[in-house]
Amino acid sequence: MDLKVFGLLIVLGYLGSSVAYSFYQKDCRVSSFRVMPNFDKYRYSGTWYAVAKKDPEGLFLIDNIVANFNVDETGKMTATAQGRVSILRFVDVCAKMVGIFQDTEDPAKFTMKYYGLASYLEKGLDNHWVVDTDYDNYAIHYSCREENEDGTCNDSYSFIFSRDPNGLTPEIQRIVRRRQEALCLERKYRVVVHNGYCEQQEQQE
Ligand code: DAO
Repeated sequence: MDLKVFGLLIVLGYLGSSVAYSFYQKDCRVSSFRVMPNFDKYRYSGTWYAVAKKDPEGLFLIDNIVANFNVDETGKMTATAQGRVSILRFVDVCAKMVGIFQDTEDPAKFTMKYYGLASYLEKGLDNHWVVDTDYDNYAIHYSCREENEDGTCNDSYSFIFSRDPNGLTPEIQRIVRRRQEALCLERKYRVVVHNGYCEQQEQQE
């Protein structure tokens, strides 16, 4: 065989295998994750019920998680959230949390300062990325707290939000599953129950 043809075959083989590799190999680096294009925080505002959650290390919000997002006249986004948390492993309370968001260059990526209305609740600074939403039915949130050296995430959490506390339609669940896979978090989520825990606590106060 002609040496040039042989060389060409080797190059084509190499290109073919790297295209196939990049096609089949999922990219789990946080920097490669796509977020919502042209995200509109005004349409995102309002009440969202967490219907599923991928927990971070040291789980905090357990269930009955409801978040209310608001954008003020200066464009600043804030949120209040509540959910059942376990304090010292044996006392449950309904935690009331506040999140204050800082815009970044990407309209779907925020940094979020958060704290609890009670001093014993968690506080911190996390990323808050909106991976996907149709604004009226579902939203997929993602936060990576710590990256590995290879750029994959070592400690992440993610909420699947629904406008309807009763959950998402089968069609939207399929969209959500695809996004969870793209975040390399397939089968990592648990269902978030809404059983009126926080409302009962308020009545007792
Ligand atoms: O629940 O395990 C966890 C971590 C979540 C901590 C962040 C709570 C702050 C809530 C404010 C806005 C909500 C999305």
